[in-house]
Amino acid sequence: MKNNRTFTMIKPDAVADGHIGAILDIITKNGFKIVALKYTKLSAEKAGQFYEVHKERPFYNGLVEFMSSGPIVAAILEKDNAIAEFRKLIGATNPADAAEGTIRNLYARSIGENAVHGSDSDENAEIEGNFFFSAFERF
Ligand code: RTP
Ligand code: MG
Repeated sequence: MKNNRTFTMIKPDAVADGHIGAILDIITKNGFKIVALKYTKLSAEKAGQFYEVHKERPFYNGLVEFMSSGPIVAAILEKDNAIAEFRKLIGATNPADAAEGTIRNLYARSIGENAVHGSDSDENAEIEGNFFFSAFERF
């Protein structure tokens, strides 16, 4: 994956709350091009693998349970400075701290159920994109 790409998921809370369309609309209106897109559901095993870096954190088991509790939307997005630009658009991890108009400010339920994921580095964006998408699923 090139350095102008990031990976995102619309998490089970935002899918269940009916926000897929609104969130994709914000993403595209803010200049992100959709490179890959998938509606799917993580098994607990897959969710555990995806969040393996947080394995020792106290919230890990709850995070894995939540992320496998319902369908998600996974996507690869492209824009200049994609990682930083996307994290700015989603807002702080805790919606109580998320700036006005950010996706988490608008749609997150709580710090644990916070509507969207955004990669934190170019390296992780590539790893996370490869976790969900083959070369034939990117355009
Ligand atoms: P993400 O990876 O999902 O984009 O979120 P992030 O970078 O803003 O936050 P990170 O520190 O990577 O944490 C990953 C996800 O774990 C859940 N979390 N729960 N209950 C808690 O205190 C807590 N802290 C983190 C959130 O779902 C967070 O997005
Ligand atoms: Mg993170």
